[in-house]
Amino acid sequence: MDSIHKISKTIVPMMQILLEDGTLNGNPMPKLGKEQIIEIYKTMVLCKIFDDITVKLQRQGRVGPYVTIRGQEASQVAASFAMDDKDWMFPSYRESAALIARKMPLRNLYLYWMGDERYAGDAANGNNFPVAIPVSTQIPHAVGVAFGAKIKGDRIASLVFFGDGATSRGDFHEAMNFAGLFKLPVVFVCQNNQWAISVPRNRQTASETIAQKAIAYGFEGIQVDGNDIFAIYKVVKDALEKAKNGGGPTLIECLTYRLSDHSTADDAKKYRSQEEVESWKKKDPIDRLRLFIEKNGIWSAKDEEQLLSECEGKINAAIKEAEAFESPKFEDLFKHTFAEMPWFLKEELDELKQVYDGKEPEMTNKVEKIEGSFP
Ligand SMILES: Cc1ncc(C[n+]2csc(CCOP(=O)(O)OP(=O)(O)O)c2C)c(N)n1
Ligand SMILES: [Mg+2]
Repeated sequence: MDSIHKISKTIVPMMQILLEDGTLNGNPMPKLGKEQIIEIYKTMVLCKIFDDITVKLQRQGRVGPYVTIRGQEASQVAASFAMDDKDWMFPSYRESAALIARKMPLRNLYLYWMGDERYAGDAANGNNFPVAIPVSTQIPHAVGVAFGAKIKGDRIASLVFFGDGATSRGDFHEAMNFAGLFKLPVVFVCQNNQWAISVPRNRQTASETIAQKAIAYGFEGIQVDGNDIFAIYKVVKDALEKAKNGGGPTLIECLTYRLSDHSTADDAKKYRSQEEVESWKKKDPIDRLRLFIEKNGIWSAKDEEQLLSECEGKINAAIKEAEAFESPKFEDLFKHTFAEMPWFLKEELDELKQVYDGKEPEMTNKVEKIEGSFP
């Protein structure tokens, strides 16, 4: 018992390169040119502004419930920059920043948060799966695509994002087991943002780290400072290369923090302390990179000013486009599940049509029909 405990204390490495004060700690830097670093910074700022504006739009009733990204920009943006366009990304509801970094048109992203899913799987979104709302369900999907790529001999990998809470679900363990056994080209990126709504990380698992769970499934697990773009880029790039060279999967645990509420339907002040939030604000991934680029003379206050107005311009244009877009028809609610519409959906559709025609719907109550005739 004792030896197992000792192993778990030291078994997974932890990678960090960029410190909170914007200096480097001496670990080897990834291959990233000046332009790419600036591009990552600009994308993170775009994501931050997208987040601020979208929360306000929700409060005004112009978008539906929205899931925040503040604090997690580095984990999502740097990991996305490490991917090739041909690789497949599997997002949860938290991954708007990854979708922006992977060039999903902002208009499509706004349509999604406005409740219109028609463009969620659009080819223009790139090789990004539609957002998964049920926790952890996207993990086996990513493994399935990796399995397909391996069978076909395609040199691509899949990368799946999920939270610390998702690691308590069966999907996660089934997917990890299958990926390890078949040595599939998949990179598991757990954004451990310390909370699953109101459940803290220490109530999620007795394991000392999430990364070490990979060991049980026969592959490598690594922790990374999830607010440090250089460490994330390096670790994800290496894992993708390994996957494409037949080396199998990797589990990466990004140690980060959700600075905002879980979503626009949450109030995090009810369950966590302001001191904790303040301590993580000091590790802010965007402030940290800005210090680095300023110290290195590749960014100025004027550049920042220009960037902020460019980002606001892009976002406002996308909102305008999405709001002007023709709304989906209510009939669309009933499509895409069954090849042939079953009787009970036809009845509901008829009732809804009556509502839209301003009539009091003639409600049918045919519960007895359900027995024996459910498709
Ligand atoms: C299968 C399922 N169960 C419960 C929920 C409700 N729910 C939404 S988010 C969430 C917490 C997930 O936490 P975590 O995996 O850490 O991701 P985070 O939201 O922190 O990014 C829960 C329980 C859900 N969406 N799906
Ligand atoms: Mg979480």
